[in-house]
Amino acid sequence: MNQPLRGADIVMRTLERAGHHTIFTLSGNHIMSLFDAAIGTSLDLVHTRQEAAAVHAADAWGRLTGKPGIAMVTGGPGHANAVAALMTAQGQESPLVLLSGHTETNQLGRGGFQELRQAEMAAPVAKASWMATSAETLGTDVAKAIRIATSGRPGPVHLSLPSDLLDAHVADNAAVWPEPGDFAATPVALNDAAADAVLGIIAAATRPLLIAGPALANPTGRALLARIESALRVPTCIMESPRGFNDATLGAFNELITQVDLIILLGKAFDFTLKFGEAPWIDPACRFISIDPEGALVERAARETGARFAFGCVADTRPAGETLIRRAAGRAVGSDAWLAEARGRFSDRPANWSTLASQTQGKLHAIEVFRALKPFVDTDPDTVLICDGGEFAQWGQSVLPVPARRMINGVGGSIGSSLPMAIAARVLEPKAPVFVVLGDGTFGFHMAEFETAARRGLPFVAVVGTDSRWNAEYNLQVRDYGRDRAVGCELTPARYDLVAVALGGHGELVTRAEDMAGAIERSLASGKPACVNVMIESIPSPVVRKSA
Ligand SMILES: Cc1ncc(C[n+]2csc(CCOP(=O)(O)OP(=O)(O)O)c2C)c(N)n1
Ligand SMILES: [Mg+2]
Repeated sequence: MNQPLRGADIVMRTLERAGHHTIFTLSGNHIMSLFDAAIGTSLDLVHTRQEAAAVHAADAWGRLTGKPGIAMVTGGPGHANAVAALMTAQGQESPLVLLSGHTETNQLGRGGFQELRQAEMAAPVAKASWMATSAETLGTDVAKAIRIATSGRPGPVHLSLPSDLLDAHVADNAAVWPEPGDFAATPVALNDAAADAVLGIIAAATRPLLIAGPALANPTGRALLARIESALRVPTCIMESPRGFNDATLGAFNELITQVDLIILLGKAFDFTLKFGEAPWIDPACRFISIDPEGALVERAARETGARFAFGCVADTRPAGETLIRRAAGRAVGSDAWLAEARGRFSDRPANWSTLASQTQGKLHAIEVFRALKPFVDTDPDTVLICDGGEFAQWGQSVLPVPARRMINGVGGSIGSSLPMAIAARVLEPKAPVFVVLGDGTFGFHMAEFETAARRGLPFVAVVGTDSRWNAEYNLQVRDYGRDRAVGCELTPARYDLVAVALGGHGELVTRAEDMAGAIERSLASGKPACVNVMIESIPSPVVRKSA
């Protein structure tokens, strides 16, 4: 039977035209027309157990592919749950589109069912946020959302879809379908003169460092940075952790940064992670360059650094990197000696780490967990690694290799997203292992997603460090108030492995270092979402200093 075209059909067919095939969702009254409209399209609905999980999965999709992930939730409370997760995507510069059902337009202001000022609620955590106002133009609304999410500095975009517009019948010739070019913005290049100026300033420096923002923390971004480093002979790194200079992945960064005399910010916001450029962390004579998609952020860097600001330019990060590489050809820009020294600091790890071991019967030291996991992460270059939480995850970030597809909590500093992210990673990656490393407190945020993963046949291995404590916060209490005033941060040694089993997954409980490898092997072989619940000592995150 030939069904009349509805607003909901326009939304779904537009997503299909844009090349999307997966939508992370949680159902509700306002969006059931969209579920119905998915029938007969190539769109697969992955039904999660909490709206924030749908957004976190879409976030991972955006980070891994560079194409926006799509999350679709119902209006009111569904939207409210989803909005919470947008901050993580915003901090990590991850492109995603949140489509939220919405009260009917003719009920607005009259106390409509689940009526909420949704666009206003999402605005602070989105690049753009609006409510559609006509059924005919829903396709161009969706295209615009996708375009904004991926242009300039990528990030989340919200679009509210009133249910009466989704249900409305639209005459075929009245629908305004987006053109293929409507889905993407034209990148803003760095012009040659600006690139030459940047390269000239770098050549005059002795110890320059290029710091990229989180948007480059994916396979194409990491490859670009490696090419920049080799063409310019200038060390590069990605600053994507809320711990800033203390990001365990960056080795003895705290010591490296004090020596740097020029920082080139390539799409990296000037913010708290850089200690606001202040001494003693950064040399007061250190100069700054900012190349950024947003004029406001170039201006902020200039304002914050004053006379130390050497150059600023608005350009998209990736084309800017390409221009720098092209213009550096045949020029001596950086220095091999400094590059080697900086690389050494990044890979510095204390010598005594090789012998660190647990002092407690029945519990592992965090490093023993990651020593055992390391060879599994090393095996396949397509491995996805997701690190989430406090102290335990920091040990993981300092001990484990950094595969091209590694995701961490991000500058937003929000824990709890990893299990939904693993679901998205597995939808994208059919074969290579997907590993999650997370604390026991963090496990609780989205543990119900084991059911989603089991239902959809999406295996991954989550290694949980159970120290029966929100340890990162406990350590703040000890540092700031004293050990005798530590309060309220204790958990129980709960059997998270049995939670996974109850929800259709595989579970392992580990209390001895020698049992780690077997537990991981059995988890991988199970073909199910697996939880390796490791009883660990409660220890602070690692501090890395320059090796002697
Ligand atoms: C959404 C969110 N809530 C709270 C915090 C604060 N926080 C950061 S780390 C942490 C403790 C994590 O505990 P756990 O997962 O057990 O890891 P551990 O530090 O014990 O290894 C908390 C509560 C946060 N960063 N994000
Ligand atoms: Mg813990």
